[in-house]
Amino acid sequence: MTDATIDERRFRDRFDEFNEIGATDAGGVNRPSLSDENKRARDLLVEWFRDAGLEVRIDEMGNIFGRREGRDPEADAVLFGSHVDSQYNGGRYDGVVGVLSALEVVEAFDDAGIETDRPLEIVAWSNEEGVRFQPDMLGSGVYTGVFDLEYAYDREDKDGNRFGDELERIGYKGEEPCEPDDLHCYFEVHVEQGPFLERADLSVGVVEGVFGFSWMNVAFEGQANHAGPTPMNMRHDAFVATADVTKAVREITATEGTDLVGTVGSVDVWPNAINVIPERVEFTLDFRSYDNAVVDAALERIQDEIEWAAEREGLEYEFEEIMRVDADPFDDECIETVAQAAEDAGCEYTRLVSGAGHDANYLNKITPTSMIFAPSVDGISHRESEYTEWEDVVTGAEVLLRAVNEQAST
Ligand code: HGY
Ligand code: MN
Ligand code: MN
Ligand code: MN
Repeated sequence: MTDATIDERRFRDRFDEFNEIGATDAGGVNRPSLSDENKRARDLLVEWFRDAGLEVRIDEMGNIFGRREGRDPEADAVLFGSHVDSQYNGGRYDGVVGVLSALEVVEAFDDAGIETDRPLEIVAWSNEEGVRFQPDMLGSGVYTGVFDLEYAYDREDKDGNRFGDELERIGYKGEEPCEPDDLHCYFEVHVEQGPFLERADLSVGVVEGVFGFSWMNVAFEGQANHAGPTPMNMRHDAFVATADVTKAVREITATEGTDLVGTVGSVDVWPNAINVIPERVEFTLDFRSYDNAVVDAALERIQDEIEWAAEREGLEYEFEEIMRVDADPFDDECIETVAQAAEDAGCEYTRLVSGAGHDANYLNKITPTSMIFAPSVDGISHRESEYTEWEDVVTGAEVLLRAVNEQAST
Protein backbone atom coordinates (compact mmCIF):
# COMPACT_ATOMS: atom_id res chain seq x y z
CA MET A 1 0.00 0.00 0.00
CA THR A 2 1.08 3.62 -0.32
CA ASP A 3 -0.12 6.94 1.08
CA ALA A 4 0.58 8.72 -2.21
CA THR A 5 -2.62 9.82 -3.95
CA ILE A 6 -3.54 11.41 -7.27
CA ASP A 7 -4.02 15.19 -7.17
CA GLU A 8 -7.37 15.35 -8.95
CA ARG A 9 -7.32 19.12 -9.53
CA ARG A 10 -3.85 19.16 -11.07
CA PHE A 11 -4.71 16.09 -13.17
CA ARG A 12 -7.94 17.67 -14.46
CA ASP A 13 -6.30 21.03 -15.21
CA ARG A 14 -3.54 19.31 -17.16
CA PHE A 15 -6.00 17.15 -19.09
CA ASP A 16 -8.04 20.22 -20.10
CA GLU A 17 -4.97 22.29 -21.01
CA PHE A 18 -3.47 19.44 -23.01
CA ASN A 19 -6.69 18.92 -24.97
CA GLU A 20 -6.89 22.57 -25.97
CA ILE A 21 -4.17 21.65 -28.45
CA GLY A 22 -5.83 20.60 -31.71
CA ALA A 23 -9.29 20.94 -30.13
CA THR A 24 -12.13 20.58 -32.67
CA ASP A 25 -15.46 22.45 -32.58
CA ALA A 26 -17.29 19.18 -31.93
CA GLY A 27 -15.33 18.58 -28.70
CA GLY A 28 -12.70 16.19 -29.98
CA VAL A 29 -9.06 16.62 -30.95
CA ASN A 30 -7.12 16.60 -34.19
CA ARG A 31 -3.45 15.89 -33.38
CA PRO A 32 -2.37 13.31 -35.96
CA SER A 33 1.14 11.91 -35.70
CA LEU A 34 3.94 14.43 -36.42
CA SER A 35 1.49 17.22 -37.27
CA ASP A 36 2.08 20.74 -35.92
CA GLU A 37 -0.57 20.03 -33.28
CA ASN A 38 1.26 16.83 -32.32
CA LYS A 39 4.46 18.88 -31.98
CA ARG A 40 2.74 21.39 -29.68
CA ALA A 41 1.40 18.51 -27.59
CA ARG A 42 4.86 16.96 -27.39
CA ASP A 43 6.43 20.30 -26.41
CA LEU A 44 3.93 20.74 -23.57
CA LEU A 45 4.55 17.20 -22.38
CA VAL A 46 8.34 17.70 -22.35
CA GLU A 47 7.84 20.92 -20.37
CA TRP A 48 5.65 19.11 -17.82
CA PHE A 49 8.05 16.16 -17.61
CA ARG A 50 10.92 18.58 -16.90
CA ASP A 51 8.84 20.57 -14.39
CA ALA A 52 8.24 17.27 -12.59
CA GLY A 53 11.99 16.88 -12.23
CA LEU A 54 12.21 13.97 -14.65
CA GLU A 55 15.26 13.31 -16.80
CA VAL A 56 13.81 13.66 -20.31
CA ARG A 57 15.06 11.50 -23.18
CA ILE A 58 13.85 11.56 -26.79
CA ASP A 59 14.89 8.62 -28.92
CA GLU A 60 15.40 8.19 -32.67
CA MET A 61 11.68 7.47 -33.15
CA GLY A 62 10.58 10.51 -31.15
CA ASN A 63 9.41 8.38 -28.23
CA ILE A 64 9.49 10.72 -25.20
CA PHE A 65 10.73 9.23 -21.89
CA GLY A 66 10.85 10.81 -18.42
CA ARG A 67 13.00 9.03 -15.82
CA ARG A 68 12.78 9.25 -12.03
CA GLU A 69 15.65 7.52 -10.26
CA GLY A 70 14.99 5.09 -7.44
CA ARG A 71 17.10 4.03 -4.47
CA ASP A 72 18.81 1.35 -6.57
CA PRO A 73 20.14 2.85 -9.82
CA GLU A 74 21.12 -0.63 -11.00
CA ALA A 75 17.58 -1.99 -10.68
CA ASP A 76 15.51 -2.56 -13.82
CA ALA A 77 12.98 0.25 -14.39
CA VAL A 78 9.20 0.14 -14.17
CA LEU A 79 7.98 1.67 -17.45
CA PHE A 80 4.45 3.04 -17.88
CA GLY A 81 2.71 5.39 -20.33
CA SER A 82 0.76 5.44 -23.60
CA HIS A 83 0.55 7.79 -26.63
CA VAL A 84 -0.57 11.34 -27.46
CA ASP A 85 -1.01 11.20 -31.24
CA SER A 86 -4.71 11.10 -32.13
CA GLN A 87 -7.05 10.00 -34.87
CA TYR A 88 -8.11 12.67 -37.36
CA ASN A 89 -10.95 14.21 -35.36
CA GLY A 90 -10.59 11.69 -32.57
CA GLY A 91 -11.35 11.67 -28.87
CA ARG A 92 -9.78 13.53 -25.95
CA TYR A 93 -9.14 10.38 -23.88
CA ASP A 94 -7.50 7.85 -26.24
CA GLY A 95 -3.84 7.65 -25.22
CA VAL A 96 -3.78 10.97 -23.34
CA VAL A 97 -5.32 9.40 -20.24
CA GLY A 98 -2.43 6.92 -20.08
CA VAL A 99 0.35 9.47 -20.47
CA LEU A 100 -1.10 12.05 -18.06
CA SER A 101 -1.94 9.31 -15.52
CA ALA A 102 1.72 8.25 -15.67
CA LEU A 103 2.85 11.84 -15.05
CA GLU A 104 0.41 12.14 -12.18
CA VAL A 105 1.78 8.97 -10.58
CA VAL A 106 5.36 10.24 -10.46
CA GLU A 107 4.13 13.61 -9.12
CA ALA A 108 2.09 11.81 -6.44
CA PHE A 109 5.21 9.96 -5.30
CA ASP A 110 7.05 13.31 -5.17
CA ASP A 111 4.20 14.94 -3.22
CA ALA A 112 4.32 12.11 -0.68
CA GLY A 113 8.14 12.15 -0.53
CA ILE A 114 8.23 8.53 -1.62
CA GLU A 115 11.43 7.15 -3.11
CA THR A 116 10.84 3.85 -4.90
CA ASP A 117 13.51 1.15 -4.99
CA ARG A 118 13.41 0.89 -8.76
CA PRO A 119 13.75 3.74 -11.26
CA LEU A 120 10.46 4.78 -12.88
CA GLU A 121 10.20 5.66 -16.57
CA ILE A 122 7.14 7.23 -18.12
CA VAL A 123 6.69 7.30 -21.87
CA ALA A 124 4.70 8.83 -24.73
CA TRP A 125 5.08 6.51 -27.74
CA SER A 126 5.22 7.88 -31.28
CA ASN A 127 2.67 7.04 -33.97
CA GLU A 128 0.45 4.69 -32.01
CA GLU A 129 -2.66 5.38 -34.13
CA GLY A 130 -1.23 4.51 -37.53
CA VAL A 131 -3.79 6.64 -39.39
CA ARG A 132 -1.38 9.14 -40.96
CA PHE A 133 1.63 6.81 -41.13
CA GLN A 134 0.82 3.11 -41.30
CA PRO A 135 1.26 0.82 -39.48
CA ASP A 136 0.21 1.72 -35.97
CA MET A 137 2.31 1.30 -32.82
CA LEU A 138 5.35 2.29 -34.90
CA GLY A 139 7.31 3.96 -32.06
CA SER A 140 6.89 1.05 -29.64
CA GLY A 141 7.36 -1.36 -32.55
CA VAL A 142 10.88 -0.04 -33.30
CA TYR A 143 11.68 0.14 -29.56
CA THR A 144 10.79 -3.55 -29.14
CA GLY A 145 12.52 -4.66 -32.33
CA VAL A 146 9.38 -5.47 -34.35
CA PHE A 147 10.28 -2.90 -37.03
CA ASP A 148 13.70 -1.52 -37.96
CA LEU A 149 14.39 2.19 -37.89
CA GLU A 150 14.85 2.63 -41.65
CA TYR A 151 11.53 0.90 -42.37
CA ALA A 152 9.82 3.29 -39.97
CA TYR A 153 11.57 6.39 -41.37
CA ASP A 154 10.51 5.40 -44.90
CA ARG A 155 6.80 5.13 -44.10
CA GLU A 156 4.87 7.73 -46.10
CA ASP A 157 1.55 9.46 -45.55
CA LYS A 158 -0.98 9.92 -48.37
CA ASP A 159 0.79 13.13 -49.48
CA GLY A 160 4.14 11.34 -49.81
CA ASN A 161 5.69 12.85 -46.64
CA ARG A 162 8.26 10.49 -45.08
CA PHE A 163 7.96 9.69 -41.37
CA GLY A 164 11.68 10.38 -40.82
CA ASP A 165 11.47 13.79 -42.51
CA GLU A 166 8.37 14.84 -40.58
CA LEU A 167 9.97 13.70 -37.32
CA GLU A 168 12.97 15.93 -38.13
CA ARG A 169 10.72 18.83 -39.18
CA ILE A 170 8.96 18.91 -35.79
CA GLY A 171 12.28 18.55 -33.95
CA TYR A 172 11.68 15.12 -32.39
CA LYS A 173 14.16 12.96 -34.25
CA GLY A 174 16.13 12.27 -31.08
CA GLU A 175 19.72 11.11 -30.75
CA GLU A 176 19.02 8.41 -28.18
CA PRO A 177 18.91 4.88 -29.63
CA CYS A 178 15.40 3.51 -29.95
CA GLU A 179 15.96 0.31 -28.03
CA PRO A 180 14.83 -1.13 -24.71
CA ASP A 181 16.31 -0.17 -21.35
CA ASP A 182 16.63 -2.77 -18.63
CA LEU A 183 12.95 -3.10 -17.86
CA HIS A 184 11.27 -4.77 -14.93
CA CYS A 185 7.73 -4.46 -16.35
CA TYR A 186 5.34 -2.21 -18.32
CA PHE A 187 1.89 -0.87 -17.41
CA GLU A 188 -0.53 1.15 -19.55
CA VAL A 189 -3.75 2.87 -18.54
CA HIS A 190 -6.19 3.33 -21.39
CA VAL A 191 -9.90 3.91 -21.94
CA GLU A 192 -11.58 0.64 -22.93
CA GLN A 193 -12.93 2.00 -26.22
CA GLY A 194 -15.71 -0.59 -26.08
CA PRO A 195 -19.00 -1.13 -24.20
CA PHE A 196 -18.04 -3.93 -21.80
CA LEU A 197 -17.18 -2.12 -18.54
CA GLU A 198 -20.09 0.30 -18.81
CA ARG A 199 -22.55 -2.56 -19.46
CA ALA A 200 -21.17 -4.39 -16.42
CA ASP A 201 -21.30 -1.14 -14.41
CA LEU A 202 -17.66 -1.56 -13.38
CA SER A 203 -15.05 1.16 -13.04
CA VAL A 204 -11.85 -0.79 -13.74
CA GLY A 205 -10.80 -3.38 -16.32
CA VAL A 206 -7.82 -5.63 -15.54
CA VAL A 207 -6.54 -6.37 -19.04
CA GLU A 208 -5.30 -9.92 -19.61
CA GLY A 209 -4.24 -9.51 -23.25
CA VAL A 210 -4.89 -7.75 -26.54
CA PHE A 211 -6.52 -9.08 -29.73
CA GLY A 212 -4.19 -10.08 -32.50
CA PHE A 213 -4.80 -8.16 -35.68
CA SER A 214 -3.84 -7.76 -39.29
CA TRP A 215 -3.89 -4.64 -41.45
CA MET A 216 -3.95 -4.96 -45.25
CA ASN A 217 -3.83 -2.59 -48.20
CA VAL A 218 -5.78 -3.76 -51.26
CA ALA A 219 -6.07 -2.19 -54.73
CA PHE A 220 -8.33 -3.03 -57.67
CA GLU A 221 -7.37 -1.71 -61.11
CA GLY A 222 -10.09 -1.64 -63.80
CA GLN A 223 -10.92 0.79 -66.60
CA ALA A 224 -12.31 4.27 -66.38
CA ASN A 225 -15.01 4.87 -68.94
CA HIS A 226 -18.05 7.01 -69.56
CA ALA A 227 -20.91 6.18 -67.16
CA GLY A 228 -23.46 6.74 -69.93
CA PRO A 229 -22.69 4.97 -73.19
CA THR A 230 -20.61 2.08 -71.73
CA PRO A 231 -22.80 -1.06 -71.72
CA MET A 232 -22.84 -2.88 -68.34
CA ASN A 233 -21.25 -6.02 -69.87
CA MET A 234 -18.26 -3.98 -71.09
CA ARG A 235 -17.38 -2.54 -67.71
CA HIS A 236 -14.39 -3.20 -65.48
CA ASP A 237 -15.54 -1.34 -62.42
CA ALA A 238 -13.03 -1.35 -59.53
CA PHE A 239 -15.66 -0.18 -57.05
CA VAL A 240 -18.04 -3.10 -57.70
CA ALA A 241 -15.26 -5.52 -56.70
CA THR A 242 -14.55 -3.41 -53.59
CA ALA A 243 -18.21 -3.64 -52.62
CA ASP A 244 -18.14 -7.43 -53.10
CA VAL A 245 -15.09 -7.73 -50.80
CA THR A 246 -16.69 -5.45 -48.21
CA LYS A 247 -19.76 -7.68 -48.16
CA ALA A 248 -17.49 -10.72 -47.83
CA VAL A 249 -15.93 -9.22 -44.68
CA ARG A 250 -19.35 -9.42 -43.00
CA GLU A 251 -19.87 -13.01 -44.20
CA ILE A 252 -16.45 -14.02 -42.86
CA THR A 253 -16.92 -12.35 -39.46
CA ALA A 254 -20.32 -14.04 -39.21
CA THR A 255 -18.86 -17.49 -39.75
CA GLU A 256 -15.17 -17.65 -38.78
CA GLY A 257 -15.16 -17.01 -35.08
CA THR A 258 -17.25 -15.49 -32.33
CA ASP A 259 -14.91 -12.62 -31.47
CA LEU A 260 -13.69 -11.93 -35.04
CA VAL A 261 -14.16 -8.34 -36.22
CA GLY A 262 -13.43 -6.97 -39.68
CA THR A 263 -13.46 -3.43 -41.08
CA VAL A 264 -12.99 -1.68 -44.40
CA GLY A 265 -12.02 1.69 -42.96
CA SER A 266 -10.32 3.73 -45.67
CA VAL A 267 -11.36 3.83 -49.34
CA ASP A 268 -9.87 5.99 -52.11
CA VAL A 269 -11.51 5.97 -55.55
CA TRP A 270 -10.04 7.26 -58.82
CA PRO A 271 -11.07 9.31 -60.65
CA ASN A 272 -13.93 9.68 -58.11
CA ALA A 273 -16.29 11.43 -60.53
CA ILE A 274 -20.05 11.00 -60.74
CA ASN A 275 -20.06 10.11 -64.45
CA VAL A 276 -16.88 8.00 -64.69
CA ILE A 277 -16.68 4.27 -64.01
CA PRO A 278 -14.15 3.85 -61.16
CA GLU A 279 -10.81 2.84 -62.61
CA ARG A 280 -8.88 2.23 -59.38
CA VAL A 281 -9.87 1.73 -55.77
CA GLU A 282 -7.40 1.47 -52.88
CA PHE A 283 -8.86 0.30 -49.57
CA THR A 284 -7.82 -1.11 -46.21
CA LEU A 285 -8.79 -4.25 -44.31
CA ASP A 286 -8.52 -4.70 -40.55
CA PHE A 287 -9.27 -8.14 -39.02
CA ARG A 288 -8.95 -8.86 -35.29
CA SER A 289 -9.49 -11.75 -32.91
CA TYR A 290 -8.04 -13.01 -29.65
CA ASP A 291 -7.45 -16.29 -31.51
CA ASN A 292 -4.59 -16.00 -34.00
CA ALA A 293 -5.86 -18.99 -35.98
CA VAL A 294 -9.14 -17.13 -36.57
CA VAL A 295 -7.26 -14.12 -37.98
CA ASP A 296 -5.31 -16.52 -40.22
CA ALA A 297 -8.54 -18.11 -41.46
CA ALA A 298 -10.07 -14.71 -42.17
CA LEU A 299 -6.96 -13.69 -44.15
CA GLU A 300 -7.15 -16.89 -46.22
CA ARG A 301 -10.79 -16.36 -47.07
CA ILE A 302 -10.57 -12.67 -47.86
CA GLN A 303 -7.70 -13.28 -50.29
CA ASP A 304 -9.91 -15.75 -52.17
CA GLU A 305 -12.73 -13.19 -52.20
CA ILE A 306 -10.39 -10.54 -53.62
CA GLU A 307 -9.24 -12.89 -56.37
CA TRP A 308 -12.81 -13.95 -57.27
CA ALA A 309 -14.08 -10.37 -57.28
CA ALA A 310 -11.22 -9.34 -59.61
CA GLU A 311 -11.95 -12.28 -61.94
CA ARG A 312 -15.68 -11.51 -62.12
CA GLU A 313 -15.04 -7.88 -63.03
CA GLY A 314 -11.90 -8.38 -65.19
CA LEU A 315 -9.61 -6.41 -62.90
CA GLU A 316 -6.00 -6.50 -61.77
CA TYR A 317 -5.48 -6.50 -58.00
CA GLU A 318 -2.73 -5.91 -55.42
CA PHE A 319 -2.81 -7.13 -51.82
CA GLU A 320 -0.25 -6.29 -49.11
CA GLU A 321 -0.38 -7.21 -45.42
CA ILE A 322 1.31 -4.20 -43.80
CA MET A 323 1.07 -5.25 -40.20
CA ARG A 324 0.37 -8.36 -38.17
CA VAL A 325 0.51 -8.51 -34.41
CA ASP A 326 -0.31 -11.75 -32.63
CA ALA A 327 -2.57 -11.95 -29.64
CA ASP A 328 -0.71 -13.24 -26.65
CA PRO A 329 -1.71 -13.06 -23.01
CA PHE A 330 -0.12 -10.52 -20.69
CA ASP A 331 2.09 -11.55 -17.78
CA ASP A 332 0.28 -13.29 -14.91
CA GLU A 333 2.18 -11.47 -12.17
CA CYS A 334 1.48 -8.05 -13.73
CA ILE A 335 -2.17 -8.97 -14.19
CA GLU A 336 -2.42 -9.95 -10.52
CA THR A 337 -0.60 -6.76 -9.52
CA VAL A 338 -3.24 -4.73 -11.35
CA ALA A 339 -6.08 -6.78 -9.84
CA GLN A 340 -4.65 -6.32 -6.34
CA ALA A 341 -4.17 -2.59 -7.00
CA ALA A 342 -7.82 -2.32 -8.03
CA GLU A 343 -8.85 -4.09 -4.83
CA ASP A 344 -6.60 -1.84 -2.71
CA ALA A 345 -8.21 1.17 -4.42
CA GLY A 346 -11.61 -0.24 -3.41
CA CYS A 347 -12.78 -0.70 -7.01
CA GLU A 348 -15.24 -3.04 -8.62
CA TYR A 349 -13.27 -4.57 -11.48
CA THR A 350 -13.36 -7.36 -14.00
CA ARG A 351 -10.80 -9.09 -16.20
CA LEU A 352 -11.05 -8.68 -19.97
CA VAL A 353 -9.08 -8.63 -23.21
CA SER A 354 -8.68 -5.59 -25.45
CA GLY A 355 -10.12 -5.38 -28.97
CA ALA A 356 -8.12 -2.21 -29.51
CA GLY A 357 -4.43 -2.44 -30.30
CA HIS A 358 -2.04 -0.82 -27.87
CA ASP A 359 1.68 -0.25 -27.49
CA ALA A 360 1.38 -2.85 -24.73
CA ASN A 361 0.97 -5.47 -27.51
CA TYR A 362 4.63 -4.96 -28.38
CA LEU A 363 5.98 -4.23 -24.89
CA ASN A 364 4.54 -7.60 -23.92
CA LYS A 365 7.12 -9.23 -26.21
CA ILE A 366 10.07 -7.91 -24.18
CA THR A 367 8.88 -7.36 -20.60
CA PRO A 368 6.07 -8.45 -18.27
CA THR A 369 3.09 -6.27 -19.16
CA SER A 370 -0.51 -5.55 -18.21
CA MET A 371 -3.04 -2.75 -18.70
CA ILE A 372 -5.73 -0.95 -16.76
CA PHE A 373 -8.96 0.09 -18.49
CA ALA A 374 -11.36 2.87 -17.61
CA PRO A 375 -14.92 2.63 -18.97
CA SER A 376 -15.91 4.36 -22.23
CA VAL A 377 -19.36 5.94 -22.12
CA ASP A 378 -21.60 4.22 -24.72
CA GLY A 379 -18.49 2.27 -25.74
CA ILE A 380 -17.53 5.10 -28.10
CA SER A 381 -13.98 5.81 -29.26
CA HIS A 382 -12.10 7.04 -32.34
CA ARG A 383 -14.83 9.67 -32.49
CA GLU A 384 -15.01 13.23 -31.17
CA SER A 385 -17.76 12.31 -28.71
CA GLU A 386 -15.46 9.79 -26.95
CA TYR A 387 -16.06 10.27 -23.22
CA THR A 388 -15.07 8.76 -19.87
CA GLU A 389 -16.40 9.97 -16.51
CA TRP A 390 -13.63 11.93 -14.81
CA GLU A 391 -13.92 9.93 -11.59
CA ASP A 392 -13.21 6.78 -13.66
CA VAL A 393 -10.14 8.45 -15.19
CA VAL A 394 -8.88 9.28 -11.69
CA THR A 395 -9.61 5.72 -10.52
CA GLY A 396 -7.52 4.35 -13.37
CA ALA A 397 -4.62 6.57 -12.30
CA GLU A 398 -5.04 5.49 -8.65
CA VAL A 399 -4.87 1.83 -9.73
CA LEU A 400 -1.79 2.58 -11.84
CA LEU A 401 -0.17 4.30 -8.87
CA ARG A 402 -0.67 1.22 -6.69
CA ALA A 403 0.46 -1.21 -9.38
CA VAL A 404 3.63 0.82 -10.08
CA ASN A 405 4.35 1.18 -6.37
CA GLU A 406 4.02 -2.58 -5.92
CA GLN A 407 6.39 -3.43 -8.76
CA ALA A 408 8.82 -0.57 -8.03
CA SER A 409 9.52 -1.92 -4.57
CA THR A 410 11.88 -4.77 -5.27
O1 HGY B 1 -5.95 0.30 -34.17
C1 HGY B 1 -5.93 0.36 -32.94
O2 HGY B 1 -6.55 -0.43 -32.28
C2 HGY B 1 -5.15 1.43 -32.23
O3 HGY B 1 -6.01 2.50 -31.95
N1 HGY B 1 -4.02 1.88 -33.01
MN1 MN C 1 -4.96 4.49 -27.97
MN1 MN D 1 -6.70 4.72 -30.91
MN1 MN E 1 -3.86 1.83 -29.00
